[in-house]
Amino acid sequence: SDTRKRLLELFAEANGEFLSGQKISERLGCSRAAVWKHIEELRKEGFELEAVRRLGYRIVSTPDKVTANEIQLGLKTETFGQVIYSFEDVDSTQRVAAKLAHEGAPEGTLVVAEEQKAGRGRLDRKWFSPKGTGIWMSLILRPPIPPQQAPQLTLLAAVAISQAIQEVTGLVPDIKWPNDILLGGKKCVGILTELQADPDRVHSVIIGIGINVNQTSEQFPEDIRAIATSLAIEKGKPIKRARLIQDILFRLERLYRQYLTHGFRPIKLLWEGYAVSIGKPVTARTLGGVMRGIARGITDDGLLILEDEQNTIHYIHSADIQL
Ligand code: BTX
Repeated sequence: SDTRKRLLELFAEANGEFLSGQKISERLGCSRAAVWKHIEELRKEGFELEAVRRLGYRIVSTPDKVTANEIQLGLKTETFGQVIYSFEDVDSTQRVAAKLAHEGAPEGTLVVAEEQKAGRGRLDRKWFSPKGTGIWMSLILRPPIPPQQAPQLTLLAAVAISQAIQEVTGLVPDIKWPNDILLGGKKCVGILTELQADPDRVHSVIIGIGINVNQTSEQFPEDIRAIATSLAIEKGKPIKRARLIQDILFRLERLYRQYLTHGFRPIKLLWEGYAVSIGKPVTARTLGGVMRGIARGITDDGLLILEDEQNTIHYIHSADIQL
């Protein structure tokens, strides 16, 4: 609720210090009894709150949950994640977000779930999204761009996520065009960009982000164990998912604004800083067939530039890349 959100904001401002019940009730404009009820609800969600007579309440620890409360406590964005729909489980956050977008949800609306029963990758592939250990979320954007530029947003998201992973874990990820983020050569993040558009105008872009955060390697199904990893495996300790989501939203919003004012160029430079495949021989599997060559970079539209053995340059919209 709105009161809860404001209560969490107050705690965020207090920065771990005590807030008196009196002050809280004044600031929220509700009774002391109502304050107490809200505190009890937070406790049920896994927040650890200390209550001391005459001093009031303070937050000792926050749970590793991806509820709206958890994400919004300390969130430093203006629009991204200011509206959040969080679920214990859904089929796919992409489907929920697409429906909300269709119904007019504002830019920055976030859908997030503890678990996806039918998480999707590209080309109807499955995305393994087990309960409580990963980040499975979809962000609604409404960029004033033509549809053919939408793939740029996948690259923009990859940069924001890589920066956030670096900030929160200290690990430096690699980006593999177009949508994989790797640690130690293994995939820890997948990004799926879907749009609702007319030929000349985008209605909405849904950025789907899947991050393996706290899985152990035994927790991956056998068929992806060799190619997948989690942040906790690489870091050697668990990571608070809500904290990472906050950092991703913050960086996404900042890069997105930069993109809308200055175009794709600055994003492209950042992207190239993380890219692994550039200058190297790669195999590209497209719907039209398999192509081998050297990855020469990306275009200003975000297409992959591939130079084959005959030195012919190909521009690739969509493919799976093997290094
Ligand atoms: P992709 O098509 O590039 O990758 C899918 C492939 O990755 C699968 O075929 C499998 O081999 C492998 N894979 C599946 N699950 C995992 C995993 N957890 N970790 C590593 N590798 C895996 C990538 O598609 C885009 C994924 C987007 C997922 C987000 S989650 C929130 C949103 N909702 C939703 O349904 N999808 C997006």
